[in-house]
Amino acid sequence: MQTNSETAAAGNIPFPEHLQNQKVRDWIRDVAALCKPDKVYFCDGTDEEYDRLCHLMVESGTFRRLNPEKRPNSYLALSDPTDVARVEDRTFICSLRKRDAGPTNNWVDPREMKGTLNKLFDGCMRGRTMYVIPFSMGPLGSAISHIGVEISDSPYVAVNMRIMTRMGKKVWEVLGDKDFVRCLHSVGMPLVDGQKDVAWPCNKDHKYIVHFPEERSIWSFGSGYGGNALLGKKCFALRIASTMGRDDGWLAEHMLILGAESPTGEKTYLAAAFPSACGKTNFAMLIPPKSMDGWKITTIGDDIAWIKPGPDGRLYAINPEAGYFGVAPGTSYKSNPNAMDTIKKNTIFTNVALTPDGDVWWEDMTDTPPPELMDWQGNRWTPEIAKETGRKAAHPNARFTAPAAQCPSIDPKWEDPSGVRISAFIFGGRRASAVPLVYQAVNWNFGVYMAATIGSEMTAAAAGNIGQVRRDPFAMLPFCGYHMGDYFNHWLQMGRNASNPPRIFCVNWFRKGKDGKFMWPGFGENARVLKWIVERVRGKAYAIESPLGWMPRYQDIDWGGLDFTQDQFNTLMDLDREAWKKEVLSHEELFEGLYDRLPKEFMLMRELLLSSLWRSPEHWNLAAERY
Ligand code: TSX
Ligand code: MN
Repeated sequence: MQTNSETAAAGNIPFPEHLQNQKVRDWIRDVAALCKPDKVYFCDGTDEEYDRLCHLMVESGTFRRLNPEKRPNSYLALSDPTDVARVEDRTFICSLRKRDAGPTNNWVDPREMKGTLNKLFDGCMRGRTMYVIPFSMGPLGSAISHIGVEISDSPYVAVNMRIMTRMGKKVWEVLGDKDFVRCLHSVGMPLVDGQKDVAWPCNKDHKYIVHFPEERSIWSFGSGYGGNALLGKKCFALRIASTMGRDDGWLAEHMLILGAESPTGEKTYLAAAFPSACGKTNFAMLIPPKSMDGWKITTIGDDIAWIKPGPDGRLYAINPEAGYFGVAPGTSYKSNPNAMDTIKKNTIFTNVALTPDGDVWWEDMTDTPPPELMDWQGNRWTPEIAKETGRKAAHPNARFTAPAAQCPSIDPKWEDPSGVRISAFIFGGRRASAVPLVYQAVNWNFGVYMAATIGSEMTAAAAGNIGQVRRDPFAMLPFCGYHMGDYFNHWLQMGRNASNPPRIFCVNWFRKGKDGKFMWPGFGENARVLKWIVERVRGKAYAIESPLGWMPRYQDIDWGGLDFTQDQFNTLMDLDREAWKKEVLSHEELFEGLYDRLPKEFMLMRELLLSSLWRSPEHWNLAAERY
């Protein structure tokens, strides 16, 4: 052991021949010298390697192989119960200047943080293998793609990265001698003096998810879970990429991308941002109701979009990921049949429950739970125990990792290196009151304002009242690698530069009636809203003007096969002026903290919104006779 460790640390590293990039070699040598692993292993991305690493983890107890008759080539991992989600309070943006991180990010001086991290990483991989994981975010060789290298002491990370990114030795060729994003990860639990490993190593005392935006690097210590450890996703594709986009004139967004195909075969691509728990993955894979004859939705991505101006000045998007790291609980054949079919095989499940016959289960996967399970903490679970103790079979943040190519609704262009032309952006939140089903911003700048003020209210609010709204501008609050005020300005600038920029829409699937029930059926029925949006973009659908923007009339929506009355629609679309005055005034709260870098346009738009809300109710009240 000691000999191995010293060998790796001394710089005797088995570089593959096709890795000639000197910057990569130097960095790997430096990291090995710091972390002092037993071994250095270069991932090649082959199936054989994937199987070997999974087998290794079955042997070590990290993985349990699921019943191949039920879930071919699939595994279950149960994490340490303290390592189950992203750790926002341990996430840092260490820009050179504090003001560039902005008030919504944690900041520490990068020199001080490097000092802290160097101490933590010193010897942190003792007794472990250091995996070198080359990956491309986006199709290999696409002009929109970028390359990263993750160094990690977790084989769980290596196999998840294989699904979530284009990972393997081909990346070295594409990289050539260009630059790359340095992603360093350790579970922070060295094995010394013959210490035995555990199924889910992590560090309970020290966790750091640290971004150095100027040098485009990420250091992650102490967690093996999801966004903390799979550094291509939130850390690179959102936080680092958003700063790259700010500097180079493009957008890295927390958005799904979908295609909508009309019965005549016209294809329209849209990107949509929602805060967490709004059903983004469900929306990305939505199946229109049968009565909407001939309309089809196809999936490009469910979480992240990289959007760049094309040669024609219009905006083109790729999904930088190659898989779905989706929340399992709530996913069912009712809520998302395409996701259920995607995860039939070749899938890694984390923190879900295990059935006696070696399959998986989670809350709301089926109407009735199996009579007996092993829960996500390895304990016996029955519906009776759940009723008594409230214990969940699966952790609420349990995940599946599955290849995007397995999704039945995957779009034929999902790997097109040029991306797909985006015609509309959709923003939504979870709003029980005040916010209508759908409205279209009158122009780009108003759309940016609306996106900046979206949020979710999780507590029940009486109709007409605004509950506690948690603002999550562009659904990017936890994922923007720089000052949110600069981010808004960047969006305004993208609109100035784009030719014929996408139209911007807001939606709300979650409005509740006086009875406290959801007023809109949601799920597949959302395709009716999508159809109106697509037809608006193509200049084919009617709309009336409202203080918030353009809104459909009852007769502008396709109601075929759905029993939804004009009265119901009017209530769902109602614009309560008093509630909206409060709403717009409450935007101040969000803007206050960002004030010194907030676009001047925002204050003007806020005033315009308020003044249009002050007009006489007869003139604007949408529930009144108005058509
Ligand atoms: O994902 C959701 N979508 C988007 C689907 C394309 N969910 C689940 C949110 C949690 C992740 C929704 N929940 C949606 C929705 O449009 N709407 C609702 C609210 C709702 C829940 C249940 C019913 C109706 C609306 N109806 C019945 O249960 C019968
Ligand atoms: Mn996300």
